[in-house]
Amino acid sequence: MNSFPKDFLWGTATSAYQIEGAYKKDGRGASVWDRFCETKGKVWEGHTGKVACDHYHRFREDIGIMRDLGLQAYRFSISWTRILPSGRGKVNAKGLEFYDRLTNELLQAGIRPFCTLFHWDYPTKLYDKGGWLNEESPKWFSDFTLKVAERLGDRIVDWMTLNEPQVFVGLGHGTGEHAPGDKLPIAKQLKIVRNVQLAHGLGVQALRAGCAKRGRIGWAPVGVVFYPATDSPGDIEAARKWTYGCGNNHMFSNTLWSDPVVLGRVAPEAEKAFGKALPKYSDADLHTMAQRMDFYGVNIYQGTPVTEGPKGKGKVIRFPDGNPRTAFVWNVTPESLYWGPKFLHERYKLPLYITENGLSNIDWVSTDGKVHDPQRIDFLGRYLGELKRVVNDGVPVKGYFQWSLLDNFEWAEGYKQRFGLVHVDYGTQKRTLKDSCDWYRNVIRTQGDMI
Ligand code: IFM
Repeated sequence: MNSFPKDFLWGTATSAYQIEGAYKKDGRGASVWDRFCETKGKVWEGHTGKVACDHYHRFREDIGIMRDLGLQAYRFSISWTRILPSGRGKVNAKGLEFYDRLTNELLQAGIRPFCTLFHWDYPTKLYDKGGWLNEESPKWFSDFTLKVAERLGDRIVDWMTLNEPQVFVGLGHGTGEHAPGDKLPIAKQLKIVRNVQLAHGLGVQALRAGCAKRGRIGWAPVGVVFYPATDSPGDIEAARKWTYGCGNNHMFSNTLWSDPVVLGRVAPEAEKAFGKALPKYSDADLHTMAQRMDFYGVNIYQGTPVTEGPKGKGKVIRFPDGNPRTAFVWNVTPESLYWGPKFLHERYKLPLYITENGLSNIDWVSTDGKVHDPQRIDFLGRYLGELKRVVNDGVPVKGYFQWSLLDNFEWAEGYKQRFGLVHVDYGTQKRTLKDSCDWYRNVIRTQGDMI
């Protein structure tokens, strides 16, 4: 087995609401997550992101940790309501200054910033005007994006418009498990899908117009992965079909989201699955959505095995009893990091980044003062092994962002789930590097050769 390419990029990822805290500091406006956290019974044990990892005040210390790790790239997101407290209109200079400082410190540390415009913290003021259902919403997003591009686009080159639209629409507006907690009928969810895709397209245009440096632009949807239970051609074909499908888990599809954005068409699979519930996509809509992208970012944590099944329709295989699972009870499926990129590249033909992958584990500080997390090391090693295999098979995966640098606020699960390479004591804000942090440092140092 060969190595990862010399220019393969090693990073970690975070998002604004999950780490920044400082929820009222320097004029930040409220997001739907602030409101959701205030609503009784929505978030585990009533946790909130009010303080989180206090990264807003401790970002220099955190960049020190990144430097110590030898990190080459860092993916973070912008809090929309720090920049535009009401979601649109008056710009909050202090909000922009924070990301200015963050960007400068990263660059000084030799770390390449990868900036995500939207990672779920939607302005409440805009939600109250109809949010993503409002036909103006794509424009609201692109106006916000333009402000960020004009300020940071002389230094940041790598951009992603949206993080995991499947989740913020599916859980935020479908099942109601995430903010804003809506349970909309499918036709309305699909209307949101279309507006979000338009927002992406206008956002790319805003980045191209506003950045002083030529940007490299992508997005970061969930990679919904089905992988073949065996190497038989029938199983492989079934896995491919399911990965491109729009199954029962409505919003959790690759092609519903990415065909309009990358290929400029509505996915035939989506037409079949949703029929009349799909809103009309005009030629002009598709033209706006399908802006040229430089890469396809994808977040992959798990996959589902399938076999050819009766009449070649494919059949999901049940995991064996006692299958390894994460603390989130997600099945440990390293194969997903082989088959996911492979199938997505076959369809979309873009260079890829793994913009998230990682393990939620039950970690704590041991009596020796260290945090021992052998499961995370094993998990990451297995997944990276599969990633190396797919890269060696010629699929152009350009980099990998481990989720996450720090333990952080895991949405409806509050602080129950710990994904970090760095343990955070939320009472004292003390950071403790976990064993996996040392391990990842070696992965980076050897450019993945130790995998
Ligand atoms: O913490 C989240 C992140 O915000 C989006 N992707 C999945 C992660 C783990 O659940």
